[in-house]
Amino acid sequence: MLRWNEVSTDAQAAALMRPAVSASAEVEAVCQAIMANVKEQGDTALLNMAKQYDNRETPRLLVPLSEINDAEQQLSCELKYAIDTAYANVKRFHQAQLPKDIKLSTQPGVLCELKYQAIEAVGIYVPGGSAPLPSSVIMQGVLAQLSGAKTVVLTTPVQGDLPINPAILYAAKLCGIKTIVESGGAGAIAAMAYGTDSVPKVNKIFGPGNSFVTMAKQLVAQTIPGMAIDMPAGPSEVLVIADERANPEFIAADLLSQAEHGTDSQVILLSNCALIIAQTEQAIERQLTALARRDIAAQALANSSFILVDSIEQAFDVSAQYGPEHLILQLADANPYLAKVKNAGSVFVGDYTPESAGDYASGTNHVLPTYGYSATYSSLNLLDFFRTYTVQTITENGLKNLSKAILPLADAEGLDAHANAVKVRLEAMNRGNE
Ligand code: HSO
Ligand code: ZN
Repeated sequence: MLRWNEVSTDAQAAALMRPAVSASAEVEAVCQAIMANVKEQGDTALLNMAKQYDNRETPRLLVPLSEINDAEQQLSCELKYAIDTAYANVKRFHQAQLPKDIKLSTQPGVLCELKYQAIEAVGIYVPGGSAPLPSSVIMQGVLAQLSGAKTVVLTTPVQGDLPINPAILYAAKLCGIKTIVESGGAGAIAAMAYGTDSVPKVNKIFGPGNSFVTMAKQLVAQTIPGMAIDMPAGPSEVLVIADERANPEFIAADLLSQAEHGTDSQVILLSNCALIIAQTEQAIERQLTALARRDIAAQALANSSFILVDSIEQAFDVSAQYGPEHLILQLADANPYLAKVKNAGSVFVGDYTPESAGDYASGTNHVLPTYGYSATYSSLNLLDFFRTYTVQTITENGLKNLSKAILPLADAEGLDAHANAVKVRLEAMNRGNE
């Protein structure tokens, strides 16, 4: 336990330091080679990589539609209900985010419009790794579906010669996704960026992934004109602010639920009560032993901090300094503090709001900025699947009036041709009036 007020600012910064993201020069070189290979050899490269990296003896790329449609038969009633409920809640919350065009006159005869247009082709990456994540299909697929994107491609790695997870297929089916590609890593990102015989080329790539996926996304966004990605992704993290009456079992469970994601996950507890921190540490010890992924969680806990603050107000300042992906408030009454929340990806309010609710089913999105990017990036939302553009329509009289703003500015900038584009029209109007 670290007493915030009793240590130097360097020690405070060290307590909030994130685990280093893996060596990027090496990762970049591997990604460049993979991308060049996919660009040259398309599907053949993807099939070879599935053998090499995913241990597939007889790899295939596209999942047949019949398999997508039939997947639900393999799910238990409970899992199907869970996916249906998560889908419905996420859809309800994101449907409310559908944007409305704006159309207004800034001055008489000058009409300006802001229009929203769905990005035509989007790619969704669903990590394979140690846990298949049907929830990540929902969190991205629902938004693609609501946006009305014409092309939606989902790529995910499949390990060995096991069939692709039916929960992923069923979640994709609910989201109306018909193109599912059994391919992962930087190769899958390159395939969606360049297009291959089997994989349609997309305009924007979404989804979390390991350091290779993240690097490949950054590289394609830099090198292919017009290509976009959702947000920089780093290891996931949670910060809990708890007061003296919080339940240490709840706090421990929340910290562990994030710690089990990966050895590089980070969890932080801030409390104004030393006893709560001590009891939480004991509860973690106890709960950890029962977890299947206890080794992963234990390593993540090594990157983590338990901090005693002077007051709950101070906890909010420390949280703002850290900028957590998830912020959990286990406070008697969090409401007065909500206005103090700064730089958090998603906030969980009250003792009965665990992070798992947002990870799976409450309706909010679990794709969130990490690594301090929550100071500037937003949680994934429907607008990420749209682009806006503007339209202006000006009448003769409108231009006459507006010329008083345009001409002196063009003159001040020394751009005669800009001024001329207005003057020739004013002259034409004058001639017409003679
Ligand atoms: N907590 C993860 C999302 C997730 N959790 C998916 C379970 N499945 C994002 O940081
Ligand atoms: Zn999670």
